[in-house]
Amino acid sequence: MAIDLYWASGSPFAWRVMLTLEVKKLAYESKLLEFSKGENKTPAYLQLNPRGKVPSLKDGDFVLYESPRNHELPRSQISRSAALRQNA
Ligand SMILES: N[C@@H](CCC(=O)N[C@@H](CS)C(=O)NCC(=O)O)C(=O)O
Repeated sequence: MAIDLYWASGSPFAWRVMLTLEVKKLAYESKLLEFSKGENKTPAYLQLNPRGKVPSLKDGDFVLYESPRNHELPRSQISRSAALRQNA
């Protein structure tokens, strides 16, 4: 199971997380949301991120939605579990 990254075009906060994932070579699935369609305000998305913003990063039951925290990926639950899966 890969990390799911919810993002939207033109979001520098999302780019920051994408860059972090790419640099750390963590596999992820891109979930592109369209603001113009309100895809970041659906009940399903608000369950992931009550602020209705992007990015949100989901790894199993664990969700992280403040992009600065993603710089902590090496120490986070997310990267540990993702790295373990990649090395399995
Ligand atoms: N503090 C948040 C800010 C996220 C943020 O403001 N994202 C903007 C896009 S750059 C957003 O989702 N805007 C849509 C909205 O507020 O409806 C983070 O760093 O992740």
